[in-house]
Amino acid sequence: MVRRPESLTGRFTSPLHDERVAAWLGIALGLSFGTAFVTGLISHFMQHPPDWWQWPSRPVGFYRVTQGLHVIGGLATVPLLLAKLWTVYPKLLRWPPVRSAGHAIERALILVLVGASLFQLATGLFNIAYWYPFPFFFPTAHYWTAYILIGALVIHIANEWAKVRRTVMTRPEDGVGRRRFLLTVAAAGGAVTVTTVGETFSPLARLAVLAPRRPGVGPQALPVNKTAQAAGITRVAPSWRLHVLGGEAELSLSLQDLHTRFPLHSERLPIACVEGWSANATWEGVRLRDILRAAGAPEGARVRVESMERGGLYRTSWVAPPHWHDHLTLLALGLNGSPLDLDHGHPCRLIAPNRPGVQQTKWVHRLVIA
Ligand SMILES: Nc1nc2c(c(=O)[nH]1)N[C@H]1C(S)=C(S)[C@@H](COP(=O)(O)O)O[C@H]1N2
Ligand SMILES: [Mo]
Repeated sequence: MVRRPESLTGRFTSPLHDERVAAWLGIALGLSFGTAFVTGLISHFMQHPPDWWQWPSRPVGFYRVTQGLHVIGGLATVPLLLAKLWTVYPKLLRWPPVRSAGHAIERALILVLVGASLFQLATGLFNIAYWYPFPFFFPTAHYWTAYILIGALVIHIANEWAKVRRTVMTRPEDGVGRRRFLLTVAAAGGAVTVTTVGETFSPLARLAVLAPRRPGVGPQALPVNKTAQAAGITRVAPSWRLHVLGGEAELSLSLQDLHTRFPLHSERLPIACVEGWSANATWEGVRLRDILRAAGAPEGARVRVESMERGGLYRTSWVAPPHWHDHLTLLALGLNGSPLDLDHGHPCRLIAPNRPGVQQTKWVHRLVIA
């Protein structure tokens, strides 16, 4: 017979509503929310770097890995959190609800922790499913709630540390039921991982049945995030020119000029979307640094890449010196052996190493040196 802690006896007779299960799930959740916080901050500050900071352009796949961890890890956390809530909910229903001022604060903290955790996982999930049922701007809400969540989590860990330590260090009298429950939860997390991780880890692409995008699936064997049609781009006029402004010389380059006046290079680089999917591709194009140097850009300049797209949040992006000096950074004209598809940004698009997908601007028509 399993002896349950006094606080959890009563109507809730399953031995799984106990401190040992709660402790192990808590450790796993602490690790996964901690990872999500760090990788989330990386993603945020790559998209919004402070003035005094420039991200390096290497390692090439750094963002691909951190964002994959963020999204796949976040998805795998869903069963963990549900199991934890199920394990501890009898505690939430205990009577009287508040025993002292200290207890009231502790309960308020738990409420914030549970609310923020559910909010982060739900909004993250909706976002990668391209479903926006909420009235707020996802990145802002998800970003600020992360601080609330991590703050509440740190206090919670400090409160529970001694108890959790004691619990996991002692041997249970009968651990079979608990172990089976924890293994089931781990298996659920594993199942979520296996059915989604292929969206970024291409050897498992075929198993990624729950992922909205899969490597290899799309025009020119690459997924598309926003189609040309969705961006309001139906055709590119023959009079299209790439304008390079703000340097010593203004350039106006036709597609023909780009092909003939600069050396063409072929590089293998990933698109790594903020929403978690990523895929490697072979890009052919002109080095951004060759164009900028031809326009007389100062070596320390930043460059704004502008799309022909009229509206949209991602019609422009900034390129800092570490990225445009890198020989891997291209204005791509071709992809996987053929000219760039309109959906992938024809007539030319930016592709750079270690850069969030939202900043790999498509349908480029202007470079502004600042
Ligand atoms: N002009 C413009 N460029 C854009 C976008 C956009 O909405 N508008 N979406 C970005 C996003 S979110 C991603 S992940 C990549 C995807 O590139 P692909 O559609 O060629 O795979 O393009 C980026 N470039
Ligand atoms: Mo993206």
